[in-house]
Amino acid sequence: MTDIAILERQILDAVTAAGDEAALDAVRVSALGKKGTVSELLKSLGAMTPDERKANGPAFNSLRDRVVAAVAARKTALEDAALDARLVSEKVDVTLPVRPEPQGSIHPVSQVLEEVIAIFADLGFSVAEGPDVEYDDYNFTRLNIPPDHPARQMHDTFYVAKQADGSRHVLRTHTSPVQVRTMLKQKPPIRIISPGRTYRVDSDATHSPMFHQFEGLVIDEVTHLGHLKWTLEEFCKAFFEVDAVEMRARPSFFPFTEPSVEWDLRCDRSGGQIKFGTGHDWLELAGSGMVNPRVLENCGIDPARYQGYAFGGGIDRLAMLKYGIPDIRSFFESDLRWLRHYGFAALDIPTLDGGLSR
Ligand code: FA5
Repeated sequence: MTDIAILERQILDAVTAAGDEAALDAVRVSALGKKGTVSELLKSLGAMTPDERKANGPAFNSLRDRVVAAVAARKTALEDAALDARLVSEKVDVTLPVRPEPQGSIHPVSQVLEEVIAIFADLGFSVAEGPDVEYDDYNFTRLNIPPDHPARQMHDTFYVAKQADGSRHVLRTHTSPVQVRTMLKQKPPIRIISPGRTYRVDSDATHSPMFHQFEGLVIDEVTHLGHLKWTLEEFCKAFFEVDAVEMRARPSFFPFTEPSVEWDLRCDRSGGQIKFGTGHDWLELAGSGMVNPRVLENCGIDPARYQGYAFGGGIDRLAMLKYGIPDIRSFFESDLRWLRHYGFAALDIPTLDGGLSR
C-alpha cells in the first residue's frame, strides 16, 4: 500500500468512527485544516519539480476531493440520525387531553340555546339572526305596532339616541324583528328559528333587563294552527325529554299574530320538583299565533297566497325550568361557583341522537 493509500484509509476510518458532529469536525480539521495532513501534502507540491508535481498533483487533489466528500456524507448521516433521535424523544401523543381535566363549562343559557337549535334543526328549521340594536320600524311598526299604538307599552323599551336623519333605534325587545328581516329578503316557503338576546326595562327574580328569546316562523300556502300545535308539542317532548306532553291553548293578543294563542304545559309541581306531561299544574310556555296578514303585507309577502304561524318563548325561563334554577339574575352575575354547579361539560354538544342534556 502506498503512503497516500494508507493515509486515506486512516482518514476515512476516522470519518466513519466520528460519532457526532464535533468529532467529525476534529477529523476534518486534522486532514483538511491549515495544518492538516492532506493540506500539508498539497502544500508540498510547491517545493517539487515540475515532473514530480505532474506525477503527484492529481493523486493529492483527488485524495482531498474524496476526503471532502466523505466528511460531507458523514455530516449528513449524523444530522439525519440526530433529527430521528429528536423526533423520537419529542414525540407528542395528540390524542391525549391537553389538561388532565377540561377547564371551564358551558353556561346554562348557551346549553339551552344549543338544545333549542338542535331540536328545531331536526324539524327542518334553519337559524336566522338579526342585530341587537334594531330599527324601531322592524321591532314595532312592520309588526303592526305603529307609533303611539298602546301595544308598545307592553314592551318596556330601551331607546337608543336619535340618528342624524331623525330615525330611532331600539335595543330589540323581542326576536320578532328577525321575522321581518327574513321575510324582506326571502320568499316563502320559510321555516326559521331565531334565538338571541333581547332587552326590556325589567328586573326581578323572573325578569332580566337582558334576556334571551327564540322565535319561530313558518310561512307557506297551507300552514294552520294544527301545524303550530304539533310543532310546539314535538319541541316540548324533545326539550323536556319526556314521551308525551299535554298542552293547553289560551286566547291571547299580539299585534303581529291573528288569532293569537298562548300555550301552557301540563306539569306536576308536587314534591318540590317539576315533572312534565303529568300532574294538575300548568306552566306558561310560549306566545304564538297565525301571522297577521298585515305583517305579511308590510314585509312584501302576498297575504292572499301565503299564510303562516309564529311563536316565541324565553330561553332563560326554559333553562330555569329544566335545570331548576330559581332566580334569573344569577345567570348574569358571573359567579364561578354558580357556573361550576349549573354549567355543562364543554365537550358535550347537545344532539337529539347523543342526548340533549347528559
Ligand atoms: C313576545 O315577546 C312575542 N314576540 C312572542 C311571540 C312571537 C308571540 C311570535 C307570537 C308570535 P312576550 O312579551 O310574552 O312575547 O315574551 C315572550 C317570552 O319572553 C315570555 O314568555 C318570557 O319567557 C320571556 N320574557 C319576557 N320578558 C322577559 C324578561 N324581562 N326576562 C326574562 N324573560 C322574559
